[in-house]
Amino acid sequence: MYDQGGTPGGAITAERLRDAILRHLKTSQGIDAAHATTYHWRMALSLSLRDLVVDPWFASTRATYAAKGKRVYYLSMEFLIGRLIEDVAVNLGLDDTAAQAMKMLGQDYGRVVADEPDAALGNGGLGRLAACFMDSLATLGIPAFGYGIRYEHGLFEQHFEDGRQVEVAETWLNQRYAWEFERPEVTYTIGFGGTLHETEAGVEWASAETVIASAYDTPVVGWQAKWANTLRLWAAKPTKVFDLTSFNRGDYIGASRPEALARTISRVLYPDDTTETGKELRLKQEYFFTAASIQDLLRRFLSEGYAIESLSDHVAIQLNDTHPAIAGPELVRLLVDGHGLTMDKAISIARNCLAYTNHTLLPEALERWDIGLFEKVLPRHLQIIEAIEADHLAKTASPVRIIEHGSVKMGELAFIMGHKVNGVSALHSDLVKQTVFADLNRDYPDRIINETNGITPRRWLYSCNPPLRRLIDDTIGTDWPADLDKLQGLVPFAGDAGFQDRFQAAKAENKVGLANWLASRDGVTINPAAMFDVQIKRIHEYKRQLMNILETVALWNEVRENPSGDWTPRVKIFGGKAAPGYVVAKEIIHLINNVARVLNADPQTRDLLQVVFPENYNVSMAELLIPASDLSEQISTAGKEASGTGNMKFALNGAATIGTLDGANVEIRDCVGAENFFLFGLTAAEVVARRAEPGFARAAIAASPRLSRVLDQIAGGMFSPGEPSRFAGLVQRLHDDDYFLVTCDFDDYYRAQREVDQVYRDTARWTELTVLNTARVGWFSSDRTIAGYARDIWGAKPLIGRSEG
Ligand code: 26V
Repeated sequence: MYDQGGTPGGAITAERLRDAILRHLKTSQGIDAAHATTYHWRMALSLSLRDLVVDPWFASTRATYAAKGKRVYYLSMEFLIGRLIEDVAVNLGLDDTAAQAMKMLGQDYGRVVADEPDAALGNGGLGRLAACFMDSLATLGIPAFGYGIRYEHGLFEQHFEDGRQVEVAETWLNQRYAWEFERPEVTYTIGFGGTLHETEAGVEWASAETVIASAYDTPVVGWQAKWANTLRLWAAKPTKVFDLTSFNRGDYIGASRPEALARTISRVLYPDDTTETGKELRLKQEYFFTAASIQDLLRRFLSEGYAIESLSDHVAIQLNDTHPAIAGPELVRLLVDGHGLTMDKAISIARNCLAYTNHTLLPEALERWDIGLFEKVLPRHLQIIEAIEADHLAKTASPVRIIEHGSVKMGELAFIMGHKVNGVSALHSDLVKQTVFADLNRDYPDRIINETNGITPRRWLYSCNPPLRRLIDDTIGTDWPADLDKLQGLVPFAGDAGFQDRFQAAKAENKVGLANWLASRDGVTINPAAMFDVQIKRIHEYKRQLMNILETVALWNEVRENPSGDWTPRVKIFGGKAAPGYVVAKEIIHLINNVARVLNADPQTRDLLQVVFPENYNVSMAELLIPASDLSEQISTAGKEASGTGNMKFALNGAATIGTLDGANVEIRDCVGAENFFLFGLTAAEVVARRAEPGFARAAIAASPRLSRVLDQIAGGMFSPGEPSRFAGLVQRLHDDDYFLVTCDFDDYYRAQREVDQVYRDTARWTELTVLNTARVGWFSSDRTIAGYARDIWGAKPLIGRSEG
């Protein structure tokens, strides 16, 4: 397929790449090498790499048209991409070449790579999953488009002021984005509001407001550049840029009003990953990108001359959560109002194209729109949803409605309009069947399936962990990045003393790297010889960072009582952002920072127990932290974390997990072996039962002197001496309303942590355990996940054979 024989990297020498960089410096940047800054070098390198993606990209597009098969459309409000230089260089087989070329130019490759701002177009797990999926779709050679929004501002930057989170707008597009191609010719008009008119031909929707969706394409190249797909992000632009009449009247602000209105739609990512529904702008964002995407894929389909009835033979649309669930009604609308199909036929065609992934069971995260708001913004879609509901009620004996209690329920809509609905781990998919969609599961018994999440091993091992990558290459060869089950070949080495030494050395090198980074960025000194115990993820009550910091204080108490005891030195590392409006999550951040201040100042204990919370956790920070971690904290209340994907990244990079039986932890433990996983806590069923016991939290606190003491210390102001009552409310809540059962799991968590201490001190046993984690989690490659979606949901075929690779 690619005519240079193998990867483009094969034909590209460091000298050629260097020349390309110099050419881009001159002709794309207009800057003399003598005056070029890191930014210029970074842009020139990125553009040179992007040039090399174009041929495989074109070839993939041609192959897709020739095959006349199915394309996959992955609709997602979020793509949490991070940086791309290394990603692209690695997939082109040019990672060493790029470093060499920069060296020839007298530039530090690491500094240039680090200059790239993270593309943070997502909140957390759901958005990062979409980015991993794009990598795997390209690696497997499945023809696919990712569709999303080109937010002008990604997820906010987090700063700490006196230990409190402060949010600052993120500005990645202040600089040109090197990877994208602007497509000013690819535009669609998107309407909102207005009125409906019954005509002979059907219903006509005259919208009150319109904006233009304008495409920006980023090529996504897969492993060894055998295939490349497109990530198409939509920017909102005004239909009418400027009202010259107003301007000439002297009304300068009024003149640019249409522009301001349109641009707000793609201005900023909603920084909330659970609540915050009911905002008109959010609904408009959802419809904006979904409608543009559906129009775009229909145009492509029709341009190939197919009959509309065959749509689902050529189109598979995956809804990443309910955010694009309006795709169902929008597609039906275009088929009925645009192509004259009957409602019945249109619903059935749309359903055959659509599938929906559920990512959360938290009731507050299930999208519902007030019917008045919905009708105001999308009047025609409300009618169509009524028709979809009627169709559903006519064909089943279902008690489930889409419109109920004055709101439009997007989960029910997505379920009814999808031919498949999937959860993201085995446990989660079971709970989807038993809880949120129990009734619909009875109505449509084969619809809910499981597709356990995965992660791309190219970013999350190959690029972020060079020391371990080299060791693996030396031990089992270099095929594993596209066939991660090959890591099983490491199992026989788990107890091998020589291999263990090298495995430990790789971990040690990463730990020193992290310590140096923390020292230079934050002026914080940590001891690389200590155990690095890491919890990085969004701050949420259900994820229980609070339990982690309570355990930290309990341990501190014990160390202080016996400072010369046989302790295992630890550095507790936290990272994560709280939604700006999530008051409790912000209190937890404040508490962690306040505890850190006191503990790190204690000369008796600080070499044994330290707490650090680097601000502004993001994808790039994860790439530094994960390879340097010894212990992975996956301690959510059982039944609440749909899957988790950080848990997979840690295990792959040779960290042990301390965790509950929640999400994909269950399957990770099955893979690595119960003896290689530090389990604690109530099961999902036990959680439900315990919560029903009156006074369960007070009982748990009363039964635990260790916990009681910690809570008294915090409530008494030990960590907030200037404001002793600062955390009294937080502690009170644990007594009265401990919905996430921090108090109930605390003692068992403490016990499991001491077991971790013990095993860690037996270096041979610890190393064996962590090697077996790396060796046995190959199944969690997102290549396996995507192969599952392709087989079970999309009926899409890879257009490249992996075997030749
Ligand atoms: C909801 C909302 C509500 C409105 C405001 C913006 C917004 C943004 C995102 C969400 C949904 C969040 C759901 C989510 O991220 N779930 C996570 O999905 C991961 C990938 O499947 C999974 O590993 C995590 O366990 C799950 O929490």
